[in-house]
Amino acid sequence: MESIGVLMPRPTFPYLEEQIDKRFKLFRLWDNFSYDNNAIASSIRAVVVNSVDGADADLIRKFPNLELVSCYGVGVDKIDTNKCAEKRIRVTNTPDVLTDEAADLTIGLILALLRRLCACDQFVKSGNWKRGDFNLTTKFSGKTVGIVGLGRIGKAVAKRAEAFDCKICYHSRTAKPEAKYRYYPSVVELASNCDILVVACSLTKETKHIINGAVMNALGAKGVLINVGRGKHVDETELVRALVEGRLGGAALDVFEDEPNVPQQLFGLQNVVLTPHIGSATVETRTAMADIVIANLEAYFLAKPLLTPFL
Ligand code: 8YV
Repeated sequence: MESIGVLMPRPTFPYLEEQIDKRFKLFRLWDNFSYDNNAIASSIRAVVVNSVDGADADLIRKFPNLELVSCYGVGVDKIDTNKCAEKRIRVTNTPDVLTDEAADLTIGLILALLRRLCACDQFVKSGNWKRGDFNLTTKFSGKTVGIVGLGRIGKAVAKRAEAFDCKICYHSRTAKPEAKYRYYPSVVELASNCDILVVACSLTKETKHIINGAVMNALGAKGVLINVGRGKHVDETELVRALVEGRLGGAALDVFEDEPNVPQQLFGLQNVVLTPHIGSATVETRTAMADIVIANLEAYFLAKPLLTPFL
């Protein structure tokens, strides 16, 4: 397998790079790689991409012998899967291993937002505590959590929120008969009936801007939005407007429409918590994700079944 060309478009996690390098002929796009070198381009049989950059039709077209796109992440919305299907290129991703991490972060964001943990930390560190107590904050336990997308991550969030005695309701394309939670056929209805709206669905044509101005208004000045899905799930311009005008109670966001660019208007708002797309970003989870990427590459080139095929 040492002669099989595998391309990584950008540095991700050194462990992943090392493990690929040990087994395959790794080409690093950031390391003097030129698409114009036909011999090299023809030797590439797999690319390993992350969910944020993905692999568009342009990238795919550059490698005439590409057979596998392996995504180091669960979200494949940035991979042109139609192009892959047309060219019979297999696609793998890393579901399951990051579910706990994304759900843990969701609860962390809810608590950080409602209990204002980041501001509290600053309050103590700046010495302001000596001048008086911190303002009262908002309770999480017992609130109603509405989840958009009751897939793996949505269910893991629900399970955790249940431990906080929260009432759970959800919206997804269709009701899930096995779910014991209340289903709302529209996101506006869900938002009208919950305190905390969590976006945990995958990004598709149908779910782009699923959180629009009407949803924000339905959630209202006492409601908060948590986004651990994709930036494009939320109409960011509308979100900034709703927060600035006080029509929405707050937001905790791990993902943004144009990462790493985040609307500056959000920086000064007290009712906003921002994290830099860290849903899966722990050593443990990123290692597990890397191991799946490697296992899929090995399986593919040994003609064994893929572990986590997307396509
Ligand atoms: C990562 C993700 O940010 O799994 C996903 O869909 O967005 C993340 O886990 C990314 O793919 C790792 O760089």
